[in-house]
Amino acid sequence: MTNDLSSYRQSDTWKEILSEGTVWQQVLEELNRSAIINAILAQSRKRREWVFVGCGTSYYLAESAAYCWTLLTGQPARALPGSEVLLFPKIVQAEGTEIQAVVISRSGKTSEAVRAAAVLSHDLRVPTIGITCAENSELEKGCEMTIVLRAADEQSTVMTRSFTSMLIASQYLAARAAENAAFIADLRKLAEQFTPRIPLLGEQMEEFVATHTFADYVFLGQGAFYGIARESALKVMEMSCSYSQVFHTMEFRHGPKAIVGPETCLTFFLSDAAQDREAEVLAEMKDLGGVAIAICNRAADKLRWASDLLVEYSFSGDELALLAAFVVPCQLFGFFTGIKRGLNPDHPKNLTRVVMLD
Ligand code: F1P
Repeated sequence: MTNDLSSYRQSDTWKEILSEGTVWQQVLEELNRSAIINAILAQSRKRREWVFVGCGTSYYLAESAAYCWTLLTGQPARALPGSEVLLFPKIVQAEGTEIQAVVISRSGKTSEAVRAAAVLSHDLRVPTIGITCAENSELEKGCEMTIVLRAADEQSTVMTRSFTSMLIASQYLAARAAENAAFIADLRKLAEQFTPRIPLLGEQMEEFVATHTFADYVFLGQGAFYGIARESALKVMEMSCSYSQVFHTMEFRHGPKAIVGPETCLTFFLSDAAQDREAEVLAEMKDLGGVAIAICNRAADKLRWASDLLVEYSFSGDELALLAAFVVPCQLFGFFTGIKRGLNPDHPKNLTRVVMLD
């Protein structure tokens, strides 16, 4: 692929981003027919605390999945990078508790993820579920049960549809555990409604990148959107080698805002529930000269006027079902920024598709 904007349509990364809504529909249909979901629900019914584990993008997925698990089921849940389980297994606090572990890995090969599953299952005696996009993986061999999302696997190094699809799968499992059929219907509605929106988002982000140049990037979110902010920052870093930082939105006032200036791009992930407070931070950063992207479900007028770029979904269902869609504009942001900088998102600098340790 040459690096000019006109030929990007040949790239695997572009095709995989473009396929997200369609793949989400396929994944939901497969999950609905899957016997493994029923087996997981039966085996984990008595578990009282959930620990989601992953590396890189899959760790940020674990963060969002843990937040969704608690909001949907009422059970406590937390996220850990695979390395923490390996280096400090006592952090899991498994003795005498009813913990259920979920290890997430697109490849099912990442050494830290596979080894963390072994520590959880064998050393800590914590039942472990796997979520992956790869068939017959080491992860699947090391977990009691594994959800395999074949339709979401990717050729590219950078994770895009695998992230959103495995997030949706974790939300589906939580909704089934909570017997919340309405939420599952909302996931299906989102997948259908979002599919035609992706090309339009691509045009919007391509135009924004073509007309703006930034020195650094900040991503801000609260609650379940914080994991989305973390993943969004990673997309821009991986695909464009840009300097990105992530904070809880209201935390940004407590010092980090010192960096804000005309070359700072701040992306806000605004929730329906706390938009007033989150939009106040956006307005303040605009007053400091920053450029603001707002990604939300419904924009209040003051947010609409203050944003330099607004992505508004106007989704009628549970805003948590919209979570996967919030990351797609930033997958596109990283993609077009990388191309503008003469990079090839299919072959990101310094990265390999899987991190294998000796
Ligand atoms: C995890 C990961 C990716 C990263 C790169 C290297 O992969 O760290 O997040 O973008 O591809 O691997 P996995 O465990 O989900 O396969």
